Amino acid sequence: MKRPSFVWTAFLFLTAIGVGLPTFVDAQELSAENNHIVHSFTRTQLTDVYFSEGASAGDINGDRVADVVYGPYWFEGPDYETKHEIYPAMPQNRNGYADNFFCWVHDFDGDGNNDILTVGFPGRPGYVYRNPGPQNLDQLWEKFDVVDSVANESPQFTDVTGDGIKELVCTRHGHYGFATPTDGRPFEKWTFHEISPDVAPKPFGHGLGVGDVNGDGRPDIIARDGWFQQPRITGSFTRPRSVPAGLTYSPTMWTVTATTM
Ligand SMILES: [Ca+2]
Ligand SMILES: [Ca+2]
Ligand SMILES: [Ca+2]
Ligand SMILES: [Ca+2]
Repeated sequence: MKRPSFVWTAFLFLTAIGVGLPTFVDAQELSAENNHIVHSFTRTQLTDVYFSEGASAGDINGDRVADVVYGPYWFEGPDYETKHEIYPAMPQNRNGYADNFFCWVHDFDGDGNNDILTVGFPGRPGYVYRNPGPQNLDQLWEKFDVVDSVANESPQFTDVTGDGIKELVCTRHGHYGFATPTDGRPFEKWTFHEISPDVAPKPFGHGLGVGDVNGDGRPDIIARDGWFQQPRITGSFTRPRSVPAGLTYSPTMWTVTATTM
């Protein structure tokens, strides 16, 4: 792994402030059918302390205004000047990696208060922090270890199976796959669904995406050297090139396509 160059960008949150035309283009040149719009942004610095590799946004306090989550803090929108601790804040080594890589804002237990899913250094656990509710947001949030190991440097939190429920797409112990919360018990251990044999880099691995590669309406999972085609029956996926010799795929795994990326 190389040291990420985007650390400083994690400190910054961009806020749209208006709409305008570029000064170097005559407005008359913009036809109605093109109707291009140039959005202008200002940059607001949340902090000068390094806490996390990434940040996220969502309404934490239920006022319908997006807040920003950065490492151990969430910052109240719309001015992002007031911050609240989620877990004990510990500045990270700027010459190394943070213990928090990515986070996502989502109401896991459906109580109307958005919770936070975090993943850290590849191979470390995934955690859900339960929102204590709008009356208790000055206290630390309860923490739940929901996935024992989340690997790859580009995990995704999205609905890959198409049932309206988001999954954590990642690798775990060398297997590509996705972790799903247990129905009705989102703070207990999630189930990891392997879609490949033990072929993924451990624990790092670069490049992981989700998208409908073959246009059949079902999201596929894209790895650095191929893609896993989601079969008709959710739960079995397949893989394209670079299949290690001697490996066979169980019918429950996603299909390997012959397509070269
Ligand atoms: Ca808010
Ligand atoms: Ca919740
Ligand atoms: Ca799903
Ligand atoms: Ca597909």
